[in-house]
Amino acid sequence: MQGVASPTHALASTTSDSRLPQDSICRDEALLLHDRNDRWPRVHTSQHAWMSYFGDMDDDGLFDYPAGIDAICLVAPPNGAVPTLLDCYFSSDRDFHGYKDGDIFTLSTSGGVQVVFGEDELHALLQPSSGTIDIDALAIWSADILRISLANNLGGTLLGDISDGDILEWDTSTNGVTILATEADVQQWVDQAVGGASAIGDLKSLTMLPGSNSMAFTVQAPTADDASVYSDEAGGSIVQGWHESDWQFQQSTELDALCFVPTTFKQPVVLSTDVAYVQAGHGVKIRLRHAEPSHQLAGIAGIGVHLKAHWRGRSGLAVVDPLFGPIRLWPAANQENILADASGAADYVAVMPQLPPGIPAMKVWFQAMDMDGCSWSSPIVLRLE
Ligand SMILES: [Ca+2]
Ligand SMILES: [Ca+2]
Ligand SMILES: [Ca+2]
Ligand SMILES: [Ca+2]
Repeated sequence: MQGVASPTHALASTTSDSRLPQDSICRDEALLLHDRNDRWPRVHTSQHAWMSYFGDMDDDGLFDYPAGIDAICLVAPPNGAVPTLLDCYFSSDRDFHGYKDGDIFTLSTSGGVQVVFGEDELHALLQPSSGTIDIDALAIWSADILRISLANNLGGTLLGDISDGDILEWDTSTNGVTILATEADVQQWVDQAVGGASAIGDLKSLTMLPGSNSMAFTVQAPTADDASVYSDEAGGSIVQGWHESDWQFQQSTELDALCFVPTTFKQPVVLSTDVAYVQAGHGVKIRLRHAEPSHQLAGIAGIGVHLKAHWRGRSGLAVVDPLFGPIRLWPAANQENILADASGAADYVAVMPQLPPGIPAMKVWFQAMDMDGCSWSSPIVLRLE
């Protein structure tokens, strides 16, 4: 690194399901947060959290989540606000519910997703004669200019053949696309970083090094370094503190999405349950983890969803819509306080209400707050039957 402090916080996603020291499941659609001041990287957005954000997109009674996440970037929020997931762009591994793996989408504040830039737009700009478009790496250069990489080689585009290891620059204001760096350039940076390497295979994630004009990225191979973060600084280097071993994966995997984020983007408490359906009037155990040890936790449950960035910050979003009632606070008035244990975990048994007459099922969103740290957890949603 030359004169730029090494970044401390990143959001990432893995290519395959893996495990972290504090997360027995880290799925390929999960987002994990690596805060180098924390002892472990942790799951930040679980499958459960995605289901809460998406809801039941196709009304089949099952909550939905993205078909893998293979690209993420953070757009600066307006007016210098603390960034949240609402300021992130994503791409998925595969098509899902009418959305394409080459689409760039954001979370919709009313549930589901919104396409910001569609695969069809990029297809029209490139007009490939062979290969299908799947964006697998995404970074923001400036407000209108995206840097992307594709998951597959394309033949005969208006720019000629495009390789999955190339980095493209897409000016969305003028609809100009250029090849910014070729796979051979990326290969050279990796060769220099690790002293000669086998073929990198594919460029799988891309982000900008904060405070510099340099790019940071991950590649498919070599296996010992496919979760290491490289940069094009000084002709190619591994970013200090971001070697594969720093992620502490308990099961070998690659990083297929990476985005350095500001230090204000912090780890939320994460909620989970073992069940997807709950019977009205019955109790359900909610697990809370990644809290600060011995902090007091409390929460809100409601039947409406509205995503809103919240001044209480961290990367927390307010998810339960307080204007769409009824809402309940937890723990209930006659229950004990919920305190996180030494590992930052706690359990809470939520007793579900009865369904109103004539209503066969209802969705209930749960969200906790760290009362001492004043930060929203990631949410879960359950179907009450
Ligand atoms: Ca992934
Ligand atoms: Ca569904
Ligand atoms: Ca994709
Ligand atoms: Ca690629």
